Amino acid sequence: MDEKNIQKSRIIIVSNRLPVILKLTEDGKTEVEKGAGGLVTAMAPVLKNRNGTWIGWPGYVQEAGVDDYMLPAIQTATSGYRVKSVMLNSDELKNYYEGFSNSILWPLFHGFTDKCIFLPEYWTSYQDVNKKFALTVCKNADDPDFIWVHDYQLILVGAQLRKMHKRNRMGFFLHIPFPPIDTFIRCPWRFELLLAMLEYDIIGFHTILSKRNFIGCIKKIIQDARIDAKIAFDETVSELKFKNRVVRIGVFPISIDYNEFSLHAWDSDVYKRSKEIRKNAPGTKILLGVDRLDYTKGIPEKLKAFKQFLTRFPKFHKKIHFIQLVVPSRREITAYADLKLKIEQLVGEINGIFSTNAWLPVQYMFRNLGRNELISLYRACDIGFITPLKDGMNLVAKEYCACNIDEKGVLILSEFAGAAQQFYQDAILANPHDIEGTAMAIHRAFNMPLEEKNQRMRNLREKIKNKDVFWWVNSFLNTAIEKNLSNFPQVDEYFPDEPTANLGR
Ligand code: ADQ
Repeated sequence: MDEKNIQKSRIIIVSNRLPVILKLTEDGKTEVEKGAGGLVTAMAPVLKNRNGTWIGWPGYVQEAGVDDYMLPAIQTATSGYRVKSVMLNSDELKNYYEGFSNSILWPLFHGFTDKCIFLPEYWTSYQDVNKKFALTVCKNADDPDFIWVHDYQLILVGAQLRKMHKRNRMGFFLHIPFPPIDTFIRCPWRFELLLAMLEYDIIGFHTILSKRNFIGCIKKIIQDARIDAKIAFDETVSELKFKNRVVRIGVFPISIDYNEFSLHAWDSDVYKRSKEIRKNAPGTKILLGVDRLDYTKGIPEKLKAFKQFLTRFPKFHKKIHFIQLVVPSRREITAYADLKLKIEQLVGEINGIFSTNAWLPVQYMFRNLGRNELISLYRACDIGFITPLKDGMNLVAKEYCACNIDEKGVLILSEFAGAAQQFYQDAILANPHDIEGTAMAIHRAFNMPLEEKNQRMRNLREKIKNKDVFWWVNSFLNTAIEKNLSNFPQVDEYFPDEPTANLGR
């Protein structure tokens, strides 16, 4: 770790959203609260120590006529570091955000090519808005500052900054998976996107698979265009030589603030609330799913697997209660509204077939929950049921384990979540497309002996504790700044090729 270098330069974080939550009060006013996610928790001390700046969209459209007090209120909510807002209008929101970001890159990178809408106007707006972000960065960055751009909405920011002659060290972290070549190649702007990524000095992914997919695309798409791209170095942090520049490509699995979650789970209020939740489901084991409303999260498939479990094993009727919490998200996009209906229909179908006067098989909640309530749920449940069809990492899986302080819970985890590459030995892995197999995973979790549950949960918690979100920030920044990569430990052993050693059957 090169602490001296890290301390020297200022840091600029660029993300689509600023780390604030806007809330509508009862009298119709908007209030600003500090964001609570892992990224904010991890970045806040780094930004404070290094006189940093966070640049992003504050979450409301320019023409909404929101009171003037909003921008100062945002700065107050994020005290300790500077924030700079990039304002978007409703056209930009439609074409850049809902369009290129969420109707092209999000489905494409998760392998849902049938959901991609490749409209040229989306691409134009994406370029314009990325340029807009870059201009704000340009105005606020001095030469030695390290610029760290986050996620798929802002891939072009680095390239735009280079066009503005910024020579700062720049990093990019992709929070979603990077797809294989046969998927990525469908994108009409594949070449431009890849070239733009190569303008960063360091690119981070959650998993080895994403990194390999990216390198595979570079080899095929960039080399075909006769640009010298060469793979050097080890598997976890590779160096790619391109136009006399070196681009570092690394694997940095994001995590959570383990201590925060695990300490919160010890809270007496959380304990009381988790007892109440258990009391509402007497004599049953609780299966818990927590997902944002998104077709990548595999919620209908999960409900079908639960239905199959109840159909196959009538002896478990009245002995299991499935709580599925869904967080509202992106409802203005048709695919999401359709998904909500599908989920509600399946919940109704399962409860219609199996419920009795005394037993409701599925409890479905569609809302945001406060931190206390979410942690109480994590603490109360016996089995964490997290089976996305594709997920960059999945932080819910990590939060569930961190809150499982009595170490009696079981984690059922999709093979297709990035987290599976870390947890394949101790979670019960499931293929969410295999409804029968996933039903058997529930059966296995339900019947797992206490000693085995203890051992597995202890191992899972240990891994999360050792590589928490602070580890993630430090390893990305250190790799970005380190001159000689041979100083770095080899971490390949944590990311084996095939996380299938322990399937759910
Ligand atoms: P997401 O797709 O949003 O993130 P995830 O990593 O699971 O997925 O994070 C969801 C967050 O929302 C968790 O922190 C969770 O606590 C919170 N949450 C869920 N349900 C909630 C509820 N009902 N009320 C309140 N909060 C709730 C993207 C990628 C992931 C990647 C992360 C971070 O898609 O793969 O892990 O970024 O890189």
